[in-house]
Amino acid sequence: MTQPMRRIATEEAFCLPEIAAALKEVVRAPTSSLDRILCKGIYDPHPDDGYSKSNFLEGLLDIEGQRLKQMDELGVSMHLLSLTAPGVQMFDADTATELASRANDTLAELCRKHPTRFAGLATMAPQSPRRAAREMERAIQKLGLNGFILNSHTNNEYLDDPKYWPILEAAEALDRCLYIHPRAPSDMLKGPLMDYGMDSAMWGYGVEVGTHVVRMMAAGVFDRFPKLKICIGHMGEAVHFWIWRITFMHTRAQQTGRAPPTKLTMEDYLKRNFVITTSGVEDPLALRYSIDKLGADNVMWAIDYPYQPMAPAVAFLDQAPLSDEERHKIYHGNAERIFHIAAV
Ligand code: 1WB
Ligand code: MN
Repeated sequence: MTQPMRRIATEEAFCLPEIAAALKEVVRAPTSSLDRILCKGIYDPHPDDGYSKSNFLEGLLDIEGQRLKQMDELGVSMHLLSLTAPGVQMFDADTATELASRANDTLAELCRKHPTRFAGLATMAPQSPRRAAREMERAIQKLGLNGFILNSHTNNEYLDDPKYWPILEAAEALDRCLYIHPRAPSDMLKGPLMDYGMDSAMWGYGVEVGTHVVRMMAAGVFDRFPKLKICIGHMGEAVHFWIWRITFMHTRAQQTGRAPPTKLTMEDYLKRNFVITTSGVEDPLALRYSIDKLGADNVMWAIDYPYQPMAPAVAFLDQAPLSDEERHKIYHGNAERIFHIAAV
């Protein structure tokens, strides 16, 4: 008898009531952050706006109820859980540090209780980089979590800034992948993204994370941390679709002195230091290109629950025209290796 496919979904969001309450407070206070639009919709919705009907908050807070039931019904073996965007990155440093550690404790408890159904990416507060690095150590060594998640910029700053390098150093030293999930674009990028729903998943998210990782590569971050593994979701946030031009023009920018020298090309960094997930993109052509460009070992399946419904994400990868070997790698083998999830 053939075994059922193990399906590990690798970018599955949750929230805690106390973090939802803190986000509600943040969006009621004055802030220039573009995240306010979406966070207000989810955490402080007005009864007649669209978000009150979306049930995202319910889906984020429910872990062992409807979520698990749906996973059972659809044959989703495991959710690799992560605290939803913008994580703790809109709070002051002390609040963020405290809430990150509480989120990690809760996540570890859920993973211990359901070891074959949930794994978890630890969160941290980049506002306080050295405390973040200590929390990262605790999350792996004491809590047994599987990797890390960070939601792009912090106070409009990016990880090429050396002040954040304790976080990169810790991820590399602990040999755990750092997932860079989007949040709404920084204040410098936000202007033309404020209308038409362009702030978040439609466009802003990809622009934000794409900008972030190109900055990191061009700054030479991966010469300093050659073993660092970064995961980007949403089918690689399109970076690998542009990589030929990014590489060509980066070399030119180096020749004209606009970019510092690097040991490798941008395409080399992308292939050596990055993996991607399919979260929120159910397009077989984009999947085919991703596998051919990055290799079947570097692409993982993700749903993006609760922002994306589970059933079509399962149907997408069940039906995508892949070889058996590719399907196994993308559904579970790569996640087991990259996120240190025990094989069954
Ligand atoms: C949405 C998508 C909202 C994502 C999110 O809030 C996140 C949305 C944090 O579709 O509105 C996501 O991760 O793709
Ligand atoms: Mn997502």
